[in-house]
Amino acid sequence: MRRVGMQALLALGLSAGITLAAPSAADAAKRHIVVTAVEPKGGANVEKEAFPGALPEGGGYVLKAPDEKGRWEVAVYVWDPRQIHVDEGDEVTLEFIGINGASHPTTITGYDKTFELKRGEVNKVSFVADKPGRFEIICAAHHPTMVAELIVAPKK
Ligand SMILES: [Cu+2]
Repeated sequence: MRRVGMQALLALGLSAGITLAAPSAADAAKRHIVVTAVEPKGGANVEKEAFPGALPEGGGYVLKAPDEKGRWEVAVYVWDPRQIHVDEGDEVTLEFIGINGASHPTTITGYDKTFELKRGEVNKVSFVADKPGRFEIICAAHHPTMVAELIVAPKK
């Protein structure tokens, strides 16, 4: 009697485990993706590497001319990651964090989301990815480098 009870419990546990491991295709996935506003930088001294002169137009590019010691610097403002892949129907939360740059006036095209991300702050943006396609996460201050792609794959 006691042994049968143990087997029943074991079977129950196994079936519960299988159910959790293989959710049905109809279940929407909850996605939480951290997106940072960052500014990768580089630099050199003119004695080793000549100052390159100019970068294309736009607030996303930063090029600092050589200082009194001959050091010059280059940087771009970007989102990290620069491509975000989700599936149609996913419940998406994008957690934006401002690391570099004082302010990022941001728009997510196609999903009508607009906000200002400030350094040291977190902006959580939640939505159901109900429109498949390719959308842009644009910072108006740091064009054209600070644009990420939101890719919503259609349901199969
Ligand atoms: Cu920006």
